[in-house]
Amino acid sequence: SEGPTPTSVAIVSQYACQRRTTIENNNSIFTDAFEVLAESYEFSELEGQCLAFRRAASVLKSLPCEVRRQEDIRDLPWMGEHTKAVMEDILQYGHSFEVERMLSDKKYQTLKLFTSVFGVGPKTADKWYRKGLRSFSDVLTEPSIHLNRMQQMGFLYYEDISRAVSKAEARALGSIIDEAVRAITPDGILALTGGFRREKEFGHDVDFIVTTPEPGRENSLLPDIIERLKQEGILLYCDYQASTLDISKLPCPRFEAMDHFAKCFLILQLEGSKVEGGLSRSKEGGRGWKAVRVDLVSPPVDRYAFALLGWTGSRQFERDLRRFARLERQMVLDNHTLYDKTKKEFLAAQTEKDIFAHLGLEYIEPWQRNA
Ligand code: TTP
Ligand code: MN
Ligand code: MN
Ligand code: MN
Repeated sequence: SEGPTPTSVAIVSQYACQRRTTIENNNSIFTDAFEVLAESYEFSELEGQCLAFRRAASVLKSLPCEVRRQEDIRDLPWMGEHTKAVMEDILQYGHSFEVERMLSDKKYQTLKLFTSVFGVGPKTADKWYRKGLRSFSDVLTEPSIHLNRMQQMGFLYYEDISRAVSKAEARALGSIIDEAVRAITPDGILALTGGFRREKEFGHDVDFIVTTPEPGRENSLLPDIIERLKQEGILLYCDYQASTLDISKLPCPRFEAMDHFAKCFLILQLEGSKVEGGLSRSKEGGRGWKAVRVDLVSPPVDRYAFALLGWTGSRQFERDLRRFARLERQMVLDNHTLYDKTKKEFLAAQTEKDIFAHLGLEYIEPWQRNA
């Protein structure tokens, strides 16, 4: 493999799982610009170009200092012609013309607005755009549109759930879920995962893993928790998906965005969390609660480490873990298992450290996975 070259002391790996990326981003001026273009390519379903900008952004996020000159990026991986051109504009003029143009593009703006609603993905947003709809009121008054329940809730609680969740709010929700788990089973295991486990200051939701040491018991855990939250009167919305896990069918032949664990996507009513600016609202003015998105996933205990690693993110970190496993180790990693194709065997793991060790990777702490 590559050793140090005369021009670069520290080699930056092409894999995010071999980089340490904290929430401190010294290059947000570039990565914010890349994210706009990545998103626009996502809307156009140009996955390759989207990924190119996300990979480049991820590399820049891992750098210990700000890029000041074009030559600073000479030895970095994933710096293609297009990304370099955007960076050159930013270095020279302080902004990218292409990004500015995109930000004022009506189609981009509309798709961005529509996909900010819980339950509305790029496909639905594009369908609405092609119908000529440009605003929420256009959508809500269009007779030919049928909103599913998730989208209805997305609009109903839009003001709350489009606002970032704070660390304090995440902590408060942790106590609520913990209390529910404790009341159901004293040996329940609850762990914070997602962005807040990576020590992000804000999130779009709060993610938790819950399980129990008793095999099979995890299947009734989420329904029991949901029932308790309902009885407490704080369950505003629940999309529960039972487990579809079939151990005999692992590893999955190709990677799937969704894993097979039991999970639920919730909206909870968080008391005592005064919405900023809430007092100026005409209808709910001054109400002392906020609607917050919460995800719960419930793997069997022997899958816990894989589920925790898979749900901690970031998405870019996860992508590169799987890509590293496949290309560098001939292994298949997903949220359920690690399979060694050479030895033709599954590699068991109690902890995330076990999985990194199986992959021959240095352990990366959750707060260093903000790739
Ligand atoms: P998110 O909650 O979407 O993202 P995040 O917590 O990193 O950031 P945010 O502040 O915006 O909430 O997803 C968390 C991780 O869970 C992410 O790495 C993807 C993973 N995930 C799965 O592996 N399977 C699933 O079915 C879902 C919904 C998420
Ligand atoms: Mn999250
Ligand atoms: Mn599958
Ligand atoms: Mn989530």
